[in-house]
Amino acid sequence: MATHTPAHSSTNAPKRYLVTSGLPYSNGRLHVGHVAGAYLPADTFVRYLRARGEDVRFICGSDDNGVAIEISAMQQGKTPQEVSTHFNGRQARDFAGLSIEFDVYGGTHQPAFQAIHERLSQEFFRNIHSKGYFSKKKTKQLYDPKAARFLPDRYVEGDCHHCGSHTRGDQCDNCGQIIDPLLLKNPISIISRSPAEVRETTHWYLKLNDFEKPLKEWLESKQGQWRTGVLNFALGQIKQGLPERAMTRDIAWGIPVPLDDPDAAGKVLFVWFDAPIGYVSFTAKLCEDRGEGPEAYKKWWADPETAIHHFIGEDNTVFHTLIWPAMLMADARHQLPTQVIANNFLNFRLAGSDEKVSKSKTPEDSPVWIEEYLKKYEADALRYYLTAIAPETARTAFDPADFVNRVNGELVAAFGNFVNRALTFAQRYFESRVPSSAAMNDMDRAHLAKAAEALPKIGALIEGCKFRSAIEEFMAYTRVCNEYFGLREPWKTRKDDLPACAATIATCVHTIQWLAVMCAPFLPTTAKRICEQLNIDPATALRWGAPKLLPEGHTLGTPAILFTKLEAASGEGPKG
Ligand code: B3M
Ligand code: ZN
Repeated sequence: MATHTPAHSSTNAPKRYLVTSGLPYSNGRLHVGHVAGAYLPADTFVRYLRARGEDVRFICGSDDNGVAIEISAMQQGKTPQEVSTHFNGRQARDFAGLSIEFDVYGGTHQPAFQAIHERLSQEFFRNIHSKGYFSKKKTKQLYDPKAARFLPDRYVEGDCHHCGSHTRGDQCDNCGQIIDPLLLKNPISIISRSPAEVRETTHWYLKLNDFEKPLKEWLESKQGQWRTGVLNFALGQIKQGLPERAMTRDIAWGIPVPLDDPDAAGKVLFVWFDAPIGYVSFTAKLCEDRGEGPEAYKKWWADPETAIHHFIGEDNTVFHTLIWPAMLMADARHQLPTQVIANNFLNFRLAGSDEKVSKSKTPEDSPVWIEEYLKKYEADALRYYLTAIAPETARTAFDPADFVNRVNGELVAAFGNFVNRALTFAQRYFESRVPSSAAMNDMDRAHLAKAAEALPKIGALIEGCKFRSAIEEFMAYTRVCNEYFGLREPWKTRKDDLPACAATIATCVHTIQWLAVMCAPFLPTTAKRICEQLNIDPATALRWGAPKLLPEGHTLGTPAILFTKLEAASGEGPKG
């Protein structure tokens, strides 16, 4: 058995849980890497907590501000608002299609959220400013005189100051090194295509070095609770020293810098300043929408009895373990996160090599794009596969052939097969009723006892955010179920020992009740379908814990195949 660390020890169990998933930029389609990183594990965690009867809010929405959205809009000849609203809707549909169910799906610049988000973000900024944690500094930056605006790194091109080849202004595609835009040779603006010039500008920098000590102490207090990779990374950054970071930008799309200072005119907050505040503002909007009043969100953010869990992708670690906590410390009105769960990247294996999923390189109709996937396959199959290969401690890859193999070999052949064999047997030979368990023997009892052992193990693994081990434990139990069925040979006892046959099938039905409970956080649709086939109410039957075993004579529903067997070729790359 893998060791595990519960989110909280039983002595200081939190009163409620606030769970967030990183806010996706609203300028593109979602792919399996996004889902495996910040969304599916969070949804599984939330479903588990809800099944246990905990008070939970699950918060997400789109990250709409900043340069990335502005550039996409410019490229498409649209406004940033149009682009972000368009993708906010598409991404929300992707999540719904995968049964990833947030309590609120907001957006930092979506009409219904913009006002509250702007107000809270500006409040944070002003408060941190009034406490003296910003330093105002003049710097040099590239400027486009024709477009009359400063140019963020990604708005410039020029010749690399490391290798000389033509490159974007943030990172060189040829030599891979970070570009200092001020050192670029022959810089041009991608807005007007005219030469860029150097001008002075003013920005507000968060004094991260003021927080090195408290951040270090706080992170060290998480030793043994957080994933070691995440902690080591954050502590390593502190060791190197945390440089001040500009929290304002010279772009038009975003939240105005709320200072009475002529130097602040025309500037907006850095997108990474306002994005994590989105977690707070979306919670506030949710509370308001539920009629709980404008202050109710503080119960979720300022009460130490709330546990706050942030699920993110690996590239967001710096912001969630250092910068956001430093902002929270500076602002001093809210709780620090209880847990930051970062997952590594999930690549895409195509023709034997692992690639990052990318707009330009990955085929448009590949099932790694969630919209494409949902046209062909069932949500639970992807939920299963992405949990089974979850990049929890290292990068992994979505391999279309492996996807088909694991769905067929595990979901279809082990889990689905057992449930279907047993329920079909009950339908055929016991008039679709739960047979008598009067003749249960030690083997039957031992088999049921194994379910009672597996469930808390799975629960503890989920609490410790070890989703991959949790689903392995579940799958191992489904294999034991198949073995049990094979050893008890009900097709034989049906002819020569009917009471034993009845007890076997009753045991199987009871086992299937346990399986439904165990799989529900991972495979919610499947769990509901099992409830239908057992003719029981999912609202009560799927509570985490020992199910109330169905009595003899209970009428079952109609058995049906749980998982579709996949064609070996159908998961292949471009034109499979
Ligand atoms: N939008 C980065 C990303 O999508 C960013 C996350 C914000 S979480 C507050 O990778
Ligand atoms: Zn270069």
